[in-house]
Amino acid sequence: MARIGADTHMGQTVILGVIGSDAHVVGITILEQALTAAGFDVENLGVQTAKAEFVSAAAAEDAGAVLVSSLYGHARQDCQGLHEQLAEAGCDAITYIGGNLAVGQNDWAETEQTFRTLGFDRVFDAETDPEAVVASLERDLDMTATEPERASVNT
Ligand code: B12
Repeated sequence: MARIGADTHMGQTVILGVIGSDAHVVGITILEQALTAAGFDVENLGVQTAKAEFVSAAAAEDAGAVLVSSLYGHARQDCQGLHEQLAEAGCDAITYIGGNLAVGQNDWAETEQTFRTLGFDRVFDAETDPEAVVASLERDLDMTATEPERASVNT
């Protein structure tokens, strides 16, 4: 039987995409590979993804997490209302945002607060190691089964 835990995250769909008119593709490609290798079921919406596309994909897949990437400096405007739309669609996914978010703000604490206020559960900077994203999702989605749980699933 498939094992729930470190080797597979079956049933947990992660929606990933670059929001707005942003066309920077390299970061989400690396994240998709890291998350897929870790066993997550990833739906990569690609670049230049509208808010409504994140919402409909998250609702359709009953996603565990929605990961928004933004590099080009318009993340704050692009994400306005995203969480309200997710809530209206009945989606309670964990939300992360990452990339180059600090336009006009050199203070990371201020940048992080800006996006937390918009509703994101976690905010990541452009130096983020993909493995740190995997580890964070495993914790937030409570996917690391305890040894007794693994034993009972395996037997
Ligand atoms: C390559 C590049 C381009 C290419 C993109 C090609 C492509 N299709 O991907 C081109 C030339 C097209 C381009 C265009 C533009 N670019 Co550009 N670009 C870059 C550059 C040099 C590298 C980006 C990259 O690929 N990095 C490598 C990947 C691996 O790293 P990453 O994207 O940062 O992703 C990692 C982390 O950020 C994080 N991460 C990213 N997303 C997420 C999401 C989540 C949820 C999490 C947890 C983590 C996470 O994890 C990733 C993996 O480690 C950066 C400068 C830089 N050094 O970052 C500028 C940069 C992003 N670009 C910039 C700008 C301004 C633009 C333009 C607006 C320029 C213009 N006036 O036309 C346009 C925008 C076009 C558009 N519509 O998007 C600015 C943004 C400034 C800002 N945010 O304030 C930067 C920072 C350059 C600069 N120093 O000014 N760009």
